[in-house]
Amino acid sequence: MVDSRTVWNCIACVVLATLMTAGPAGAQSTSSEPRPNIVFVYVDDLGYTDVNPYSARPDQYYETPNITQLAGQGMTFTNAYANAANCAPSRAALMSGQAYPLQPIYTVNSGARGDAEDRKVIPVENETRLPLDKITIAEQLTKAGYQTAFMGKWHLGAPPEAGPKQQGFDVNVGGTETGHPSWEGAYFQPNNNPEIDDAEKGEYMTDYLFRKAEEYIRQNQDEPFYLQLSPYSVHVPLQAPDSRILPFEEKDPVGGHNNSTYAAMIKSVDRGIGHILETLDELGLRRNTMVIFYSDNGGLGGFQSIGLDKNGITDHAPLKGGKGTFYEGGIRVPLVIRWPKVTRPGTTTDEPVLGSDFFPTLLDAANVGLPPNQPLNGISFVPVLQDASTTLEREALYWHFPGYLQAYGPGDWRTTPVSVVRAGPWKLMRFYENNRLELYNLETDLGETQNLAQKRPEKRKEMVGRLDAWLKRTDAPIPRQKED
Ligand SMILES: [Ca+2]
Repeated sequence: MVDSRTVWNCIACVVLATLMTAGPAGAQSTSSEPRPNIVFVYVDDLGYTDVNPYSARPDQYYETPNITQLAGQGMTFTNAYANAANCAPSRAALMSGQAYPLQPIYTVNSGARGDAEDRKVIPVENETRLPLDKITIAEQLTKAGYQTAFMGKWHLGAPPEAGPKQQGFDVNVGGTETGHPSWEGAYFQPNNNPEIDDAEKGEYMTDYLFRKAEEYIRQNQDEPFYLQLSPYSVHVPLQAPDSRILPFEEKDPVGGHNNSTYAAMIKSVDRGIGHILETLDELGLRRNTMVIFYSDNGGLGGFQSIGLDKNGITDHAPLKGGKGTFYEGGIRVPLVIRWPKVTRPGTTTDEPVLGSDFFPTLLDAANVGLPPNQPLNGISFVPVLQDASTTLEREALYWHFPGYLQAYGPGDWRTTPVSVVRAGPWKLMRFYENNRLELYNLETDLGETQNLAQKRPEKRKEMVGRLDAWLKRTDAPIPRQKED
């Protein structure tokens, strides 16, 4: 028979454990399980179909054997989204768990792109620096005893005022306020990146960053660590070692994929991931290290599908659009996660997830509480990692972009101001110029070719209602009409 004091003690233990987990700092872990290491490879401008696990065709142009291996050992997400269609706002959402307008960055530099006379509404002002009072993933994991390192593209403010070290990372290698590898020389050293001082002359940036990542893992193998590796690749300027470009020049184009330098940049990232995976195996860290491969927005291409003359450097068929558009090609991105302790090898999930979900997800995985005073857009998708068939309890996914992104010529836009909601298979886009509505069923029309806004008035009304309620709830700034 169990005596009542034992029962009471057990209840007290549970209560104490709960309080500690959700305590004021929200960062205490009580689990005796070793906390996972996290290696987050956050690629730049890589399109949905630009790595083999996502290729629309078997005769794929790109070569990504290590990412394919990672997918075979982990989980592939077919409905992973970025919080924005370009770099800085996606990165801000990932770091803070807050998508615009919870944090103030919705685009890169200014939302008033293009010529003023071509803009029919007045865009909302944008900020370029993630406020320092935002609690980042790194800050929260640091409170729980993690070692943290940032390598590569930061784009959320300039060091030493607002760089990675000011936002919770112990280490910063190459992270600055700019979205490019450097001001001069770009991908090859020396490139005058002020946050790099130990690269070899002529070293290719991608190789350098992965080399530093490997060194970091070796040095921190005995600690739980969070390594954010954001190679500037595959963002322009297109540059790669000649020896990696030449083999692709011998290959035939596959669909809209034919750029040998872009392919060599992707291959260089894949090669770096191969080195990371080998290092984790060598150190015996594979089982409890979460390796994440994810992109911040779609590839720079696919623009003929939105009616522009030029296509860019990649394509997203069967998806529509590309970087800078809020069609699927601009925001649906590759995501592969391997965490052998939790994910089953070779699994695929169709559950939609967002960049802002990583904040609660990674803290959940590390058994670390959420910061008490920072409202979040996302939810933890650890239940999906545990079981690929899980459906998350989420009302809808939202995007808000109250600005302009120009394309190739005057009046050519990648996007005009727009808000977007996706609920189940349905996606509604509201363009603020002329209040145009577009409604798509992604289940039957992945390529967003049939606008059902007129044919499905009840669905349109329901989706508009969701969007309006969310814009109101988040107090979202709306572009103003020009006075006649
Ligand atoms: Ca980007």
